[in-house]
Amino acid sequence: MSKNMLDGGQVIVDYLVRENVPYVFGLCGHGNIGFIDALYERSNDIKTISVHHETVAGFMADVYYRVSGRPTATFTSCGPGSANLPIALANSYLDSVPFLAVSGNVPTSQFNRGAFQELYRHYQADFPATVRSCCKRVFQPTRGDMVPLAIRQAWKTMVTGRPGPVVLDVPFDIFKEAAAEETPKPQEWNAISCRCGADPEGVKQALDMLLAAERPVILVGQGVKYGGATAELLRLAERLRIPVAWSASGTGAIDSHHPLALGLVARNGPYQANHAARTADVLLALGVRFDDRTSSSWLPGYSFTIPPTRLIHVDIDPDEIARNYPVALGLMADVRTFLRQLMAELDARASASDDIARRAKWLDTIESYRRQWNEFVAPGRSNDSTPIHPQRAAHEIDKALPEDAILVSDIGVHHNWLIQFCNPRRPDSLIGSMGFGPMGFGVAGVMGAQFAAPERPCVSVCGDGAFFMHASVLGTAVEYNLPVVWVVWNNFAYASIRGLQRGYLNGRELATDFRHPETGAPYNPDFAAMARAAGIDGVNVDRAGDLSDALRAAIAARRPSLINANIGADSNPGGAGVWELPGLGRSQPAFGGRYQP
Ligand SMILES: Cc1ncc(C[n+]2csc(CCOP(=O)(O)OP(=O)(O)O)c2C)c(N)n1
Ligand SMILES: [Mg+2]
Repeated sequence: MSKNMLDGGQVIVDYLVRENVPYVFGLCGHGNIGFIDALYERSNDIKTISVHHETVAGFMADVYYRVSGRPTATFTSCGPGSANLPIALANSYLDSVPFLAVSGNVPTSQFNRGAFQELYRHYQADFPATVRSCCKRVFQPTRGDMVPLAIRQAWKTMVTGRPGPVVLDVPFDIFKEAAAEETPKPQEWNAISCRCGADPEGVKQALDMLLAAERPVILVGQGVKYGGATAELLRLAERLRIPVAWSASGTGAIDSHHPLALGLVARNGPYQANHAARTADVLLALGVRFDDRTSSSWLPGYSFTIPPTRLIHVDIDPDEIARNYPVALGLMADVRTFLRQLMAELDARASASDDIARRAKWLDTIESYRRQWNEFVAPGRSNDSTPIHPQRAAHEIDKALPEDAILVSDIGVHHNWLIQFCNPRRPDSLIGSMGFGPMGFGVAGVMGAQFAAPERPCVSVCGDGAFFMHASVLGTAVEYNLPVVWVVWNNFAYASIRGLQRGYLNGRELATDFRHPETGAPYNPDFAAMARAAGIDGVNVDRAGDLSDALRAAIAARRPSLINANIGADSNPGGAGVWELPGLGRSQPAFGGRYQP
């Protein structure tokens, strides 16, 4: 190699530094030591975080972005090391979160020979086929001089349009092969704005429809949060006096304490949100994709009734518009730009205030829905039972969190309780995975949150099942001195799935709880003792009244800690929507019924 040449690994790392990537998260293997060597040289410019499971690295990179808005990268070895990553890639892909996954592969000179850890039976070095359905794009440079093109294109693909993770799969020798004298300059390749506005005629039409509406509702998804449109959303909602409901991924796009905040539209969403959304005459949907849990399995009359509700659907990705519901008006646009266009159009109209004044009746009606719902759920808030009632647990956790706290939920019944009963104020107050829903997302993701926001309290509420699956995080928190708090929602079961066996399969329970073989009593390891064995504070909480104090103390300590909370498993959070498991049946709303226009 000539003296001035950078090798493939150096080009990738230099590019990451030029993109101001602060961290790479990953795990070593023989397949990526060339890349780690390039990271070693630049350790003053970019920090390498070594974890104990590759999936953890992916979840950390994911949540790092959700908190900071900045993509980072992961590094994994060839073969099994990278095969631990697709679950995290799929999670980010379905939730439109970008990160760059640098995976190692076998040397090009050994392609198709069945070298150690090569996936070769269908095609040489075939990790790209493994991840094809889990990410936006895979790049696989097979010569050193292909690396500069691959890295700049990979980054651009990741951040433009609808963002998502991208894989850069690099054969072993390419990390050390001469690549280029200079790394591509990001500003020459990535100065691309995707803040495209909507068709101006469509903007006028949207405003006409909203002003003429008697019962309008705005529905927001995470496109509003990650698109940086929360300020515009608030302004528009207040100016037009339109109530705002959210999908689970849109949680926090508007302060949930705001008088116009309706709550979660979902199978387990409150009455005022579902009932307002399903009786709306015009629904403005922003950056939301109408998945089955938001839409009560698309059964009309529970979460939505489209038509007759006239849907205005705005999204940066036209693939999501009219995927599940017919549109009165579909607009491909960046949500923030669209909201600005809509406000400019509103400014230009003199007579709009009369239309807006008519809203009072609709808002009063919604208040009556809200009162009915609050009365219905009131008993759970003060329930004092042991094990702790799940609604009370959600309430105690919510109460203990300071306003700037970041709560990262895992997947399971605890998540359903949290999204219904926590009251986030900020876009990143309550983070969850809604597309792929992999267990471990919150267990690991909370550490990504802590790297992104070192001064803010970062708390993971996770199931006992998921925590045990990814308990290696205890070591990582110690090694990097991360003052995260895990609240293990310990119900001695894969309770969300056991709930389905109880609800849909006449209680034929198998493989969904944890029991001691001799006594038959509920069994789990002593998680608090596990934490202490790892050098982390660990406490047990059995009584509802102690949970918020324990959480406050853990946050105040600014050390990693774990609270093992004994929480009841026998109830699910009811809502005004439903969920269908085709072939097995559908749930019934806990409150209200089906709306038939
Ligand atoms: C990796 C992975 N495996 C399996 C599932 C299916 N699944 C969804 S929730 C759940 C139970 C989770 O149990 P736990 O972590 O204890 O949470 P709980 O439902 O009890 O609150 C399972 C097995 C999943 N989402 N992800
Ligand atoms: Mg559980």
